[in-house]
Amino acid sequence: MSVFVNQLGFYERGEKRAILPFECRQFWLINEAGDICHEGETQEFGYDKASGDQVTVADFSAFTTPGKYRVKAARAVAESDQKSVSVEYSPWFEIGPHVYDKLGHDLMKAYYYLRCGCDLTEEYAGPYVHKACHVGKTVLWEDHDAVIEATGGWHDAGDYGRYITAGACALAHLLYAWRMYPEVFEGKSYDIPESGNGVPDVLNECRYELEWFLKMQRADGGVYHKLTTARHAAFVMPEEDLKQLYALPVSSSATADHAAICAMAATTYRPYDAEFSARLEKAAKRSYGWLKAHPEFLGFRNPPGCGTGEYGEWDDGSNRFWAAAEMYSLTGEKSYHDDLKMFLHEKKFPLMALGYGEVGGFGILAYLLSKQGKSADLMARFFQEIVKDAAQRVRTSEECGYGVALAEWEYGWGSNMGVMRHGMSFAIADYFGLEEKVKEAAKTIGMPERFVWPGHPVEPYVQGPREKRGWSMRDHAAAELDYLVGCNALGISYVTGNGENAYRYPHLRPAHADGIEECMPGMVSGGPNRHRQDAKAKEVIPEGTPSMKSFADEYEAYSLNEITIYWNSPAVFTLAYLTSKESR
Ligand code: G3I
Ligand code: 9MR
Ligand code: ZN
Repeated sequence: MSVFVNQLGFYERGEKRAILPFECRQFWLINEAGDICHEGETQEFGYDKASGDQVTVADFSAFTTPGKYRVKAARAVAESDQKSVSVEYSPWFEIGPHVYDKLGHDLMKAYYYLRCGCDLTEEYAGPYVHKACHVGKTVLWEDHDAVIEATGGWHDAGDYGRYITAGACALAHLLYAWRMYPEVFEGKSYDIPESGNGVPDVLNECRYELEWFLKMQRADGGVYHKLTTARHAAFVMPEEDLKQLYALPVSSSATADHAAICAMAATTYRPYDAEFSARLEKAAKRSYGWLKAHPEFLGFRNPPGCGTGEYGEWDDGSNRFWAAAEMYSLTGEKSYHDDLKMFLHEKKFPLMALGYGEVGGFGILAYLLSKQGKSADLMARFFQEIVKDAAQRVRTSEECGYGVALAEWEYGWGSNMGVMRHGMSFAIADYFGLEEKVKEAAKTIGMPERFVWPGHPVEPYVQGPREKRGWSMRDHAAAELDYLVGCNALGISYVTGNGENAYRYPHLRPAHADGIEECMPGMVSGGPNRHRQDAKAKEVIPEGTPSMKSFADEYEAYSLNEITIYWNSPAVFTLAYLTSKESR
């Protein structure tokens, strides 16, 4: 199969494309009965740097009839022999209003499977049951006699650690998805124990993590950076991971993110549970109080003897900015507004970031969506940042034959987070009515800055072919999703259980240890990583493999094929945007 397409399918309106990594003139859409339903001429893109492919585009946007189809194309095998053609097909996909219903469900249900500290029962987990895990006592890394109670939360990823900054990032994506597109989540059940309690399930699921957040705060307001064993567990079920649990030292990045997300959640949950909202508000204020008392950056590095995820940062400017913005949004108090202006002025950090380290974009969202009084200057500055960010991503995607907004050098560890995070970028620009400004800016803006390792030569930037498509923000976001679920150079859907050729073997301990062949659905893989940062990746991917093809569906390859809570969440956000757009 070498015709690549979104394996779930398309809503009736909007861009619909398949990508052919070979030259060919014509293509057809075939239905299940074998009839030709549509035929069209392809367009040549040219050499695509990220995939190393000569790319041809089959655009069937004009075709809108709901149904199940695949793309057929005839590829000339030899130039000299016109009769010798091989017929190539894409996987099956659908056109219709419900093509992403299962994906939307599965992406959120994934969080239930990652719950720590409770039994996963057959009623909700089907075959993927396990007993309550990580319920042994937790002691402070710095004082083994000090015991804290901090069960609960989600496992971060393929490992069983629980990390505050990673959790805050996932929660921010999910809670902002809810805040911006509530109609997409209202009435949706993810078949979790709380379903039907009158609270939207997306909030029920996020509360599971938030309750754990509340437990990770020290009496003085400081927040422990993470809770893990000293080393990553073997590939065993979570309840068999019985090594000593530690709360690792407080960091200012974790404390700031904690203040931010608790403040945000206090507003979000107020209409549903005033008591919970009050607890969140109190916790946020205590975290913020700690930050005020500790204005200097307190970073986190793994202490000797600890080898679990580090999530280290080099400064906390964006974290403090986000915290101040959320506190202002919650309370309307001037002091927080002063603080956020001070951080903007005094600290240097990328503003429109939506990750686990750099979080400035969440601060921007907090400010722009807040009901408190706002400074026109700040609003203008934030809008400008949103436009610049989205325009750069339009620019990047126009240089990719697959239409994805990732430059060839950006396929690193967790590249699929980048893909879906850029979907968020388009969504956010559209939300604030900035589409035309983005399109205009994209005409002249350059490629995003390329990171160069200190001491390494700066490779000259060679522009590849560029297809100026003039797409809407919606179509750009859709193209990001298309890539995630199959329209990529390997023709793989990077979401388990979703798509005819979905990957199956994530670096995810329970998925391997449970002995069940099929992984639980809805898990987003990290995706291609041109740096191949683990032994298995180095073994199975030859040096020099193009970026977009630097992936293998191997459970041991953690730098390619792990899953995390903050790789699912930007997909939830981007899909919520697309779904909300569709219903309007
Ligand atoms: O920031 C630079 C970038 O500018 C440069 O272009 C690129 C080139 O390699 O490197 C970038 O740094 C990368 C960094 O992520 C930021 O993206 C590092 O190479 C890369 O090693 C690092 O990977 C992180 C990985 O932990 C190793 O530290 C992932 O982002 C992060 O998601 C991952 O997180 C782990 C947790 O520690 C433990 N739990 C699982 C989770 C997922 O694998
Ligand atoms: O399984 C771990 C994964 O969750 C992490 O992202 C990764 C990097 O911290 O580490 C993995 O654990 C590996 C460990 O670092 C080295 N020995 C092999 C482990 C995987 O089986
Ligand atoms: Zn657990």
